[in-house]
Amino acid sequence: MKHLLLSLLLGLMFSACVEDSISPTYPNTNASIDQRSPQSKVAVCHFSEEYGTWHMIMVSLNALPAHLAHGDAVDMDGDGYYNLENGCAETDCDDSDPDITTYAEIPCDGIDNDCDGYIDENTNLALGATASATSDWAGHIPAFAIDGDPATGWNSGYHPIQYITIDLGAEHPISALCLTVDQSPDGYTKHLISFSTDGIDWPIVDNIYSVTSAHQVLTRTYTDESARYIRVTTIDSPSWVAWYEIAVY
Ligand SMILES: [Ca+2]
Ligand SMILES: [Ca+2]
Ligand SMILES: [Ca+2]
Ligand SMILES: [Ca+2]
Repeated sequence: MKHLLLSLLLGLMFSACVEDSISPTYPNTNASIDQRSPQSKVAVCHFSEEYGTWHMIMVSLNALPAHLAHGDAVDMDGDGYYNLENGCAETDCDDSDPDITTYAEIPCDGIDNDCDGYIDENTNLALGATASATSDWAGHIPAFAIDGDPATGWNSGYHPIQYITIDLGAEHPISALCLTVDQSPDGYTKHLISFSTDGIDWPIVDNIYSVTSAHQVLTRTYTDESARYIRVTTIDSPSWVAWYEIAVY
């Protein structure tokens, strides 16, 4: 009887590893496998020993251990990258954390997103740029907002509306800004971000309306944007307008 049960169980495990169903699309659920219900289906890149090929299949979550034991690849943290080299999708350099993939470094988040051993290694275009502003207070000059030091900053000495302008010296593609907040007290703020190529027209490309607090880093990402000049205009704040750091990538 024990033998019968064991062979039944083995048979079940083997058949579970073959496939449950084939899906034409492989939805990224954006949830780690740990957070999904046991009844849910999960996309697995299945290795066929018979043909020596990989193909994507959908299996139920309770069949997953058998597939992992078989050497199939799966996306444990739900970021679209798989836990080991496979023939279906790119490999995840850390499949336990959806903020870490081989895809790209995200600036200013303090995480080595692309697993190359360097944290936030992107080149900050604002280092070596020049900065000007509507005013400055007690030596807190605009240059201190682009010196790479989060302990120093620009302070206008006035409530809104005030702005700071960064001149990169030449036009560059812009993929992200990381703005380190300096304000007292904390509270609701509104900032407008303009990118200019000529210093004459200042189209607003972004706005930030949120409750912010001192030393918070606001990360903004952009596609298909380029600029020589970046202007951050604060139009509402309970504080004098100030920034510890504005990094440009
Ligand atoms: Ca993953
Ligand atoms: Ca990072
Ligand atoms: Ca990195
Ligand atoms: Ca600074």
